[in-house]
Amino acid sequence: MTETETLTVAQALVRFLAAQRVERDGERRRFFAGCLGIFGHGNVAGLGQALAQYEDLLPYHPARNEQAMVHIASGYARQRNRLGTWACTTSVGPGATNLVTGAALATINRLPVLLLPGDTFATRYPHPVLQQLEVTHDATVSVNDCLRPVSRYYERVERPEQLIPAALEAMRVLTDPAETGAVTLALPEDVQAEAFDVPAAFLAERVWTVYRQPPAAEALRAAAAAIRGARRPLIVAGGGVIYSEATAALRAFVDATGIPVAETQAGRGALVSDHPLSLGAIGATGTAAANSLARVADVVIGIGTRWGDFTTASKSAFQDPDVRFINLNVAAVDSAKLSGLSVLGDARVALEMLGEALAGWRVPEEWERHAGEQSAAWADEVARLVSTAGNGLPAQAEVIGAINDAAGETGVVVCAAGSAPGDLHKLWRARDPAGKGYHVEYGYSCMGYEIPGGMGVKLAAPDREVFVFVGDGSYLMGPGELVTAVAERIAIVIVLVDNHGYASIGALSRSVGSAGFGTHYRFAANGSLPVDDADGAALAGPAGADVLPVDLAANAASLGARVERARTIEELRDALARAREESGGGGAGPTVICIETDRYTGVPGYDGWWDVPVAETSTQDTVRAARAEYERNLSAQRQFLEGAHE
Ligand SMILES: Cc1ncc(C[n+]2csc(CCOP(=O)(O)OP(=O)(O)O)c2C)c(N)n1
Ligand SMILES: [Mg+2]
Repeated sequence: MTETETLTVAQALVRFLAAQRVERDGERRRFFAGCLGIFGHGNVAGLGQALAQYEDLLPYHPARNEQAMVHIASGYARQRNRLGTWACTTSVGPGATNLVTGAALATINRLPVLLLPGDTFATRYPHPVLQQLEVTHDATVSVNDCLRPVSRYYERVERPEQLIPAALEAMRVLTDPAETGAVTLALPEDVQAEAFDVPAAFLAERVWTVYRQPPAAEALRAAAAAIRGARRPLIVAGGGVIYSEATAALRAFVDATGIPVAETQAGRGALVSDHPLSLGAIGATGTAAANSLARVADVVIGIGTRWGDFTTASKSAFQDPDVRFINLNVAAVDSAKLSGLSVLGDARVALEMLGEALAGWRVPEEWERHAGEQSAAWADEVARLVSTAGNGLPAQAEVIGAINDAAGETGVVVCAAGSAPGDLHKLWRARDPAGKGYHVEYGYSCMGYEIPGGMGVKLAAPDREVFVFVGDGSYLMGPGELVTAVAERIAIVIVLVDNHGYASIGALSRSVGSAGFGTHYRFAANGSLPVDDADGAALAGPAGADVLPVDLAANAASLGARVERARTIEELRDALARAREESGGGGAGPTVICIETDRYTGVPGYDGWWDVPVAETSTQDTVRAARAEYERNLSAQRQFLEGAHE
């Protein structure tokens, strides 16, 4: 007879989660660090009871906002190279729908997070319950169905026995590097509290092994042949290089072949910046070095990249008429992109095998020399940019330079939205050989990710110093999660850069001819929104009468953070040094350093275009001019229909 234990669905699930292990390269670890949550009637009696009963097995930590708690889990999962995460429990209704943005972020970035929203009664008896949306034509629909398109696996557990296959499927997807993302198990509140006979084998320790899948021999042969025939090959390293812990393999491959490396946002830091063949960021926010080589490259080897529009400069970055792509990727959806030669498999194994297949071959000397010169010239350009002041106020580039210095080799910078991701992409000097020093969430570029994402990073890597770069706009999306950092004593350093609104979108708006409309936090003048151009600002001045009386430093202090105000870059550097001392002591909570920067001193673009459609007709001259330029740029956009197989 099968051994069983009578438990509620919630109790069985908590026991199951605590027993999951993941293994790669022979190293085994716990998959779930714990459970984050916010209780309501949809989970307090079910999962809440189970979490209290088994607190020693699966630690519970209350969060302040459901979206933010998923961000904590995503930050954690990314820092752990997807080999660990958190479960997130919510109530029904608003608690559950608050997960949607976090789930989309996790799925787009291919990060495992387990979402456990409460759901309305499976029996339907007391319907409609508080917070229930009544869908009159379909009784099986609830608000949780919003989570379907943003989940890689979705299941509503309507009977106790159903938990078993659902939980196993959830784990399969979460630990599969090609499929992973948000997994949602919606749990009707009555079912959570229902007991059933749970097989002991379901509760026993279970190991999910992440094998390194080697690519097909034929694909490797074809790739090696294409590379041997290349005159100007270029590597584009994406997040997959870092997740697969392939940075050392990449470096060995580059040292052996002389192929230069450009990096996507998720792949930034795959090769340390002082390597002579490191070109840094590519694409819309790319460096002069990477973009100039991309323009003429004849064979482009994408490794672990999903080829987003920022990476390809909206398909304008590669201009050699015969350029071909080779895609090393664990996910078929990515390896097939740009008509590329698909080398489906684990990045590290694929790089090692490709290196063997190319033994003795090296890029033409001229190309390697050119790459080295461009790399060195870019390092000089960065040094210039991070030491150029703004107009009366510190420039954002200077702030990045100060954080980069404070972070050293082991610190981690965390960011997600605004003008900072593009500036960081260009300016950051990556120093950690494992590529874990740069954490910019740019799959969803979600305002509000920065602080909870940084908390997740710190929980995953307590020995590293974590520097969160957050704009005033992003900060205002969700300052509440600071309270969780205070409560849990998560010692992150947050640099809050106040430029009075959406500097990035203001610049974008000006570039499409719309004068920064609606992007500057100021009092409306005569009932209409002020435009945001540098001249207007010069008239009002940053401290002008129309600036809103908002004190973000006081806000952060009121939430329990240690706060400093820096007026100059020197003060910022001093505050960063003090914050590092504080957080080094352990047990400290978050520090917030507030600094006002010049909204109009930006880092220039280096031939990186981004396709943002401009109005085809307008009464405004500025818009008509922007449209004409847009059409010129569109002519550089390519479809890449020819494959690499000939
Ligand atoms: C949740 C969300 N809403 C809207 C956007 C669009 N958006 C991108 S950047 C940005 C402004 C960010 O402002 P801030 O954090 O102050 O950074 P800054 O642009 O000033 O550098 C907006 C509105 C987004 N990325 N995420
Ligand atoms: Mg701002």
